[in-house]
Amino acid sequence: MAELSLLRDSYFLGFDSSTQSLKATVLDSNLKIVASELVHFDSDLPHYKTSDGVYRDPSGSGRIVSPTLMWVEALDLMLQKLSKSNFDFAKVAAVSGSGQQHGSVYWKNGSSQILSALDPKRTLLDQLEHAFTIKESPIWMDCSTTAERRAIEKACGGALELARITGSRGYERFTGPQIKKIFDTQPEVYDSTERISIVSSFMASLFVGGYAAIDHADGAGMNLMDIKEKTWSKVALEATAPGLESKLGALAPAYAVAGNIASYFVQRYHFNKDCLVVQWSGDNPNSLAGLTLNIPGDLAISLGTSDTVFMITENPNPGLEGHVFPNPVDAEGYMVMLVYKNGSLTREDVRNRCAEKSWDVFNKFLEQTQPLNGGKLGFYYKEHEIIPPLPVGFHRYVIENFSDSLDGLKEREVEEFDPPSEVRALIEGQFLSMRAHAERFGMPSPPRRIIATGGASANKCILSSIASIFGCDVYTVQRPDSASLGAALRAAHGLLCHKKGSFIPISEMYMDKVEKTSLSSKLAVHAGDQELVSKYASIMKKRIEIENHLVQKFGRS
Ligand code: ADP
Ligand code: XUL
Repeated sequence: MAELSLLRDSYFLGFDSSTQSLKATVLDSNLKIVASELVHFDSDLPHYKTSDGVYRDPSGSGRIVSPTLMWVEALDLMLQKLSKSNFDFAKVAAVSGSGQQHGSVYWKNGSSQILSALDPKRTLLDQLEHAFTIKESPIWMDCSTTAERRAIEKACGGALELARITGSRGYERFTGPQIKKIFDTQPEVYDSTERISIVSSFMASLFVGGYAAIDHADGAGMNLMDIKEKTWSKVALEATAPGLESKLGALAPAYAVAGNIASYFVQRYHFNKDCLVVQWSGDNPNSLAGLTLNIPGDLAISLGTSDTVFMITENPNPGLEGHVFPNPVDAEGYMVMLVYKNGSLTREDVRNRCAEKSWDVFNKFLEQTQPLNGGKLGFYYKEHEIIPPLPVGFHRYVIENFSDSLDGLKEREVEEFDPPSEVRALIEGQFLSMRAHAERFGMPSPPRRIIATGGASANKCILSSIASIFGCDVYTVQRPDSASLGAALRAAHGLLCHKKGSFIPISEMYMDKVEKTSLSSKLAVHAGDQELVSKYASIMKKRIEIENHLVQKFGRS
């Protein structure tokens, strides 16, 4: 804060362009939240007719996209909302943001001219209507690119080698396989695309009025960047599409300045002309910043549309499961992460079917049922899952003669559970899977502590199950949107690095005063009792056995 006191009276504006909404958080120079706002895609922009912010292909191809222009119009609406609330844009010293990771935007030849000459009398939507070659951006939920993902892995020397280079084996939702699909199936569209942005760099481009670079942390979610060199990987580029490097543009550190805010925003909303736009990054990297995750044994669990679990590391060892990204607030460090597609929307599905569409009833069922669920185990995949790689489907089992010891016991598949057991089977299943895979991935067991964030971290009953299953204290931050908060913090960080002319550790900004800021976390639930934690460990083994059988039977490689 010593550093930030130089910027007294300044605001730092952070956005989060996520799957279901665009959020904004504003921090002052004491790192206190002074404003926040939300645009919910389905309800605030109903004319796009999205469901959960997306379009799902009903044919079952796995294609999942969002209308690019909806993200543009959401920004118009967000700025109008802030304006109507008399927000003083002139005080904003720096802006940054988060994007849902992996999603991509395709700018038509000539669009950079439109971007650089935005007319402040007109909306962004009005001016960018014809700026894209592809109107529906593929997003992280898409799993329609298995052929392309395999071809890229093969051309790069196999899945493990691709992981070694880019931090992740090939994944359908990653931007490289998505670009390859467009090149392979619509080469003329690829040719008429002058720039490919990812969601984060796309939104940053609107703010600077020109194409913004892709930052190193979010760039690692493309299967295209060499994570050690932090440059585009030649072999991955060649495996994906010809002439790709020039369409991707440069890479930049997350703490770099993307440019001054475009005059459009100065004239239309009265931003200060010296306001800087700091590189945007992925929502997960920004959450890591917003949660001030800086101790190796701490684990963050984000319960948004996707569920993610991540931590920092100095020495990453990328393998066939999980992802390695550069740490957005540590020039040398990395973050490691596991991602589940069946997060909040699958919990909502069970809530709607079994708990009268109410979180209160859902929680009552969690409280009514016993931990370990009397040996009832469920696997709920409303979307194709990433971990394990299983298609859509629900699988339920009951362990026969269930008792404390599971040795030698057999499970039996069943059609359904009573509603309270279904709710518990879902929640225990999600977090047993997370614990098992996190341990396998080398995450600490038990973690020193867990910091929970994302929409569902507001639910204390869910946090209680996490504490019992992982066997550690669970903390929460003041607001569940750590991605836009982290973006606001990074806006301040980027500005300070810029003023100093070199990278400064982010901890220097808050020193030992975190608890006085809106970044402070507090204990939400104590660790579960250790006997229960070890019982969960044995049921977790059983669960992995069943999971392995399911993968053998239905899984994809
Ligand atoms: P994203 O940033 O990916 O769009 P959010 O982090 O905003 O998602 O989380 C939105 C989700 O939060 C909703 O889909 C909803 O299911 C979940 N959520 C909100 N409140 C609760 C609650 N009390 N219990 C469980 N889940 C909740
Ligand atoms: C991360 C991922 C999701 C999206 C959701 O790899 O696919 O967490 O970032 O916004």
